[in-house]
Amino acid sequence: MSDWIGIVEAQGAPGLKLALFRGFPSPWSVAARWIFDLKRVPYLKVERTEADAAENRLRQWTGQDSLPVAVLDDERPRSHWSAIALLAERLGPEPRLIPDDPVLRADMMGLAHELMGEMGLLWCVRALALAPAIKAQPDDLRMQEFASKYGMSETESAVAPQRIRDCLQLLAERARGQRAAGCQFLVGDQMSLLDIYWAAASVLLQPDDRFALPEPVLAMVEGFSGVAGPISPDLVAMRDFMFTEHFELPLRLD
Ligand SMILES: N[C@@H](CCC(=O)N[C@@H](CS)C(=O)NCC(=O)O)C(=O)O
Repeated sequence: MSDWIGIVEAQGAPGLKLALFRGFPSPWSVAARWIFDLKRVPYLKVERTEADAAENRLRQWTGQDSLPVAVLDDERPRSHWSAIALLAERLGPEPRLIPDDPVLRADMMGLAHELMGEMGLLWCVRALALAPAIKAQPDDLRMQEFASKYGMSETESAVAPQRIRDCLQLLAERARGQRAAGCQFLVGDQMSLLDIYWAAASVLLQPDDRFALPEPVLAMVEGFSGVAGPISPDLVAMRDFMFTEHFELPLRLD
């Protein structure tokens, strides 16, 4: 039996509810799940069912339309990656994933924004990868809805390819320096959110047979990795380390 619940059931349930993108390795959802799992914070897994989508229930429940979202009891919903991470840090202090040191924290959160944030690496890759399909299907309501949530203006599209190269170079240089100093983590000398976000992002950017993605999912993922281009060996080694140490393979999308 499935352990996913829909939004109606989630709204009536106490505790922590985590609404996730089910069936596709969306890095925001994959990372949110890994973060709570690493911290051993229990949650109810929530999917947006067809009926939820038809009734616009995610918006009614959380005031916005994107996934993932974390909702604890009757607290405000957290839908931004950093708000979800801060809630996780509060509920499960160990392992600590946000450095106490303000300089390291600013460094880590800044790089995480370059990776996960609006106009960051994943944002630009996604928009460029989906642009042809969005253009080709002007009557497809789902595609148009996606475009309104995650699309880009013409000016933003024009800078997106350079943004992707810049972000990859920034992360690759960091990875090279850290590994040369004998460290497998992107910031400081301990695992942080950024290592988790990078491992989750790498599923789209550098797919691997070990992830055992189902065929239609893999075809989409290859669209993303094609837009991103080559990933530095240091970055690949760092995500391999994260998978060896912390995350189960094949990837769980369900
Ligand atoms: N609000 C999120 C953005 C997350 C995001 O971009 N989620 C996308 C990844 S493709 C998603 O799951 N979209 C599914 C949907 O919106 O239906 C954040 O700032 O962290």
